[in-house]
Amino acid sequence: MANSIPAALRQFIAGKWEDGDGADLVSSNPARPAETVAAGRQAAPEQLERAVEAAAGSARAWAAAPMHERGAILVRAAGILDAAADALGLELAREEGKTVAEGRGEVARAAQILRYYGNEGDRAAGEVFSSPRRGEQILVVRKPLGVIGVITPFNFPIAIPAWKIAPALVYGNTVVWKPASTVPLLAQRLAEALDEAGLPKGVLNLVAGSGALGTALVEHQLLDGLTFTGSTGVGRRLAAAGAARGVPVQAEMGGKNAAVVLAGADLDLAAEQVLFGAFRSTGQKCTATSRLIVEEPIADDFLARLTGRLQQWRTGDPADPFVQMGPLVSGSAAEGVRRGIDAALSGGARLAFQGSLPEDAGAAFVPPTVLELPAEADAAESNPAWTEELFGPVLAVRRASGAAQAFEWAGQGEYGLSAAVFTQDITRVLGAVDGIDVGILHVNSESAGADPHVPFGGARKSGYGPKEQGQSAKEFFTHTTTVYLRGGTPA
Ligand code: UN1
Repeated sequence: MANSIPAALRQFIAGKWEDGDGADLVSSNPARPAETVAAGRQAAPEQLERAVEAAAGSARAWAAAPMHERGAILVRAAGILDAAADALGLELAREEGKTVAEGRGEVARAAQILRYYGNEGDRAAGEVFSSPRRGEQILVVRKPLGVIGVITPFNFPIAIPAWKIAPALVYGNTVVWKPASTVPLLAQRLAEALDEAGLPKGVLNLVAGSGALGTALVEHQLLDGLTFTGSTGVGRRLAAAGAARGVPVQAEMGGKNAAVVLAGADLDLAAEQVLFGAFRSTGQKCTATSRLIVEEPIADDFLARLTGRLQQWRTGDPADPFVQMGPLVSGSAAEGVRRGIDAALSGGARLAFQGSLPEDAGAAFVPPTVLELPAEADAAESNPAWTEELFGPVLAVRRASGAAQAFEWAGQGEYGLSAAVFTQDITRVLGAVDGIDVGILHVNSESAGADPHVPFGGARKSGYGPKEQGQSAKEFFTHTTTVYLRGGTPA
């Protein structure tokens, strides 16, 4: 991609686009660090203050609008994103580093999410119970929480914001949104689409900048709820800050997701899916496959198929349509992954495969890497490639003696987000459903991926608070009022 003129970054506060008053904010292309994708300035504390006040000031009128009216705006925004998907997909690839095909797919996914929640008015909005008393019914109606703080990560710069902001808005909340500082341009594009679609002023406010803004947001007196996706460390800190103030928090955090490949599985399908799960988006998904557990008798065959496919993958500039894997989001993210690989090797892992990088690859690139862990359980289970979420293109492999051992290993550690099981044996599938404690289980498909109408989130330490999406989103973004409804004495 030729150097194009950097886009101007703005803040969106009380329905107006304005320049930030804080420090410089620069979004650069991780594949070509000298190339500035967008530039402007961060929001200053005073701008965050006005953003929260605008959200609080518009909350009553927005909550009073019919859900169909709120939803119609989301559906219009979906159309705007769909129409711009090619251009936005390319901007996403340049800003975040995933391939242009994945970038375009993510924009289309954001549109799909907006459309799903946009139609929420056509679905059940509450519940009706019968009453033990004559002449009475009991209604359970849903009401918005109020002002929601939305803090989003870099790895899905438009889809994750959409799946938090769309339900927050359709259920009648107003929003102050702080996106990751590495991807401010795609955040701005989503806010622009919602603005153009006719969102009333103050209902969505965008403040871009460093993590300090997020901390100030969660500590704000006018905040009524917080939804976060990102690292486990930050998520726990925000959850504690919310709890201290009695504010509900939904935090979607880390994962250390396993793919289990059992004897008798369709090995070509499994190799394709494990490759997608581990290396698409350069492994930067909370749902990415970072552990591979393969049954011993098929292990050599399976690893040969997997690495054979990986040989065909090209790593390079994600804007190039012939590239399958781009850089990490930044040089410092890549440095962390390289350190993780070194630590894994020092801990006894063996380099089973490492892809090549183009000659001009900058500091943000790490090749796809497959590490085989030592056979001794203690050495394997203390290896950082087994225990830590490296958030990069690194797959740690172990050989299991059978399905029971494989399922046990898949559940090791504190995370429990997703897992994938590859088998044609229904008994093994049912064993996995019972035996692997995760929020999302894929049978014969990769560990990543999520549909908007079903719950998304992890078991154990991967998540905090209600899950996202579908009915779960309604549970987080609303509270209930139980109405005992009786008429007068019939004439
Ligand atoms: C997906 O698997 O397609 O941060 C979505 C993340 C998750 C979203 C994963 N919250 O990677």
